[in-house]
Amino acid sequence: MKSKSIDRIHQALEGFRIEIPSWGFANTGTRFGKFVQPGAATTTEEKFSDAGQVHAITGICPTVALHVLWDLPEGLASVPEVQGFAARYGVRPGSINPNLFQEQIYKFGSFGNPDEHARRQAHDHSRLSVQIATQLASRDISFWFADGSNYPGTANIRARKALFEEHLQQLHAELTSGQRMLIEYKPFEPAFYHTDIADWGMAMHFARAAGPQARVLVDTGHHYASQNIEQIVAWLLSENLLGGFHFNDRRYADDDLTLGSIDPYQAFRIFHEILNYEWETGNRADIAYMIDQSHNLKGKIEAMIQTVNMAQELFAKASLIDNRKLSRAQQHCDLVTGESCLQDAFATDVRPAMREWRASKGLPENPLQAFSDSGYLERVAAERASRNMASISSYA
Ligand code: PSV
Ligand code: MN
Repeated sequence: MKSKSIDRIHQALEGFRIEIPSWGFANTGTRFGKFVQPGAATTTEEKFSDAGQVHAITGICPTVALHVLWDLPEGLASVPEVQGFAARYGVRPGSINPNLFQEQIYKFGSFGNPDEHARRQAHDHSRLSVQIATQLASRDISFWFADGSNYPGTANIRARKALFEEHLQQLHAELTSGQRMLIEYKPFEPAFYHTDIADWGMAMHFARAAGPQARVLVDTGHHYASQNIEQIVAWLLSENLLGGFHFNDRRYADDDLTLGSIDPYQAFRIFHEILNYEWETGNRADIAYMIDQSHNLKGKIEAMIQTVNMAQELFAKASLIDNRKLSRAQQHCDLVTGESCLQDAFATDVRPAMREWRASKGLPENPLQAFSDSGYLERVAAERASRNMASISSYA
């Protein structure tokens, strides 16, 4: 590989950081059951410990996304404890995710619920999440709403839209000047007829309605099969409304599989849109790269390292695209040259340059091997096994 390409890869890697989700380390499953892993994290502290391992080995995951009810069950009173975990394990709190979907009161929704009490609770919890974010010096508060309905005729879609506009506007007023409100969309699940924020257009509308610090969050698993996600990314970039990603891969629906396990070219094309925007405009879009995965069968820490590694690799490949040549080809409708610009970069083996970059940072060249050699998993599995085995539950 030419030294110019190696430099480009190293430069791309210097600027690439990705946030890992606390919930990716805990035992999760499907509604049909959980296959409990003895080494899974059972407490917030253990999630921080696992996240710290991923960061120590990869060097590019300095923050961990937190879910308020799962990780800060005592609200503001949990903050000092979380700060202690951050200091002990060497990873900072990242985005703060309010939880507006698991309590009984949200059976018919949160902000879209016709019941004022439910809306009030959702609002209070969201305000609390903003306060937690402020105390933890977290910039992004990341909202995902499970709101929707299961049968035609059971919900007033327009009334619910108006309720969302009202609540998001009020919440936006609570943000401090540096904070951002990220609005995530999802086409279905848990609602199966209509979802209040079902796609990027709806999320973009709500972000605009909420205020200037609101942006859209793209979870790559939240699209119908064959939807063109990079086009959505390109549009959000050009509207300055792309706030962040939840990366994962999918084959069917929101499968939460490790990134690139099914379609690495998809994530590569997304990274290309972002880097091409930067090349063309000279502006680096302010995007929070985050992972949102839960691993039912794979080892949780290994799966996280795999995804981090894959994200890095695909970002590095996308950085090799010759944007000048591509632009010329597009201008002249030279289809084969244009397409080849992407294909050639995608086909390049960037792994030797990645290993070199890691070595230059004192990081293990092969993060998965380093994790396996560390003995960490065996150690925590021995410590946590009995707690995990006691948490086996059944669906019905
Ligand atoms: C919903 O499917 C989602 O993507 C949201 O981001 C939640 O916060 C997360 O998954 C919970 O696993
Ligand atoms: Mn998500």
